Amino acid sequence: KREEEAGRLKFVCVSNDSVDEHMVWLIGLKNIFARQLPNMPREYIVRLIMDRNHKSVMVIRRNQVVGGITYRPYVSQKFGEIAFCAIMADEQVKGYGTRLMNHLKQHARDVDGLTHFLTYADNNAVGYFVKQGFTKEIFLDKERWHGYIKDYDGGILMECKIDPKLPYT
Ligand code: BCO
Repeated sequence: KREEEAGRLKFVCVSNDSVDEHMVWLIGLKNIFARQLPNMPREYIVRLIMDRNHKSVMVIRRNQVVGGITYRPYVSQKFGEIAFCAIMADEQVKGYGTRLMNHLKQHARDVDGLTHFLTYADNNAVGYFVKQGFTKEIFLDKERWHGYIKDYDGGILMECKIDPKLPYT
């Protein structure tokens, strides 16, 4: 508790489980996505964040959401699809996006058993994803992901392999 009061960061992974505190965080994250991803319809953001097949890894400071990543783990296929990723405007480029991605990788590997991530990156976010180890080349066998993730125009499909051993956090 004292750590958070001092402005320390907390990383959590939650989904829509009706726990009050989790719902408040998910709504905070929804508001960040709505502002930072203006091309995404608000109803679509709400639908995926609240969908029980999706999880959200969030960075929290003083009980306020600073940013997060919403993803869908396809456990049988051992990959996850990142749906949304954003940090609040005045907290960007401070390294939070990188730390968030590292927590996501660790959780996806150790809890969900995933080996890869796929995402349709916005053009202007490709640089961020490249720094997080994503490539525009897709190495994953197509039969592992085809038909699972939806086609989405305007984005660039990118892949990241999660290291099986590396301590990410
Ligand atoms: O490590 P370095 O210092 O060399 O580089 C930093 C940043 O300079 C760089 N970076 C950040 N945003 C970039 C970018 N490079 C190119 N283009 C960009 N747009 O990446 C390294 C890590 O920086 P960071 O850890 O401080 O990142 P930050 O700002 O905390 O979080 C990155 C974003 C992309 C999450 C954040 O800037 C943001 O919320 N941007 C607006 C929303 C957005 O574009 N989200 C991604 C859309 S794509 C999506 O959501 C998936 C599918 C729909």
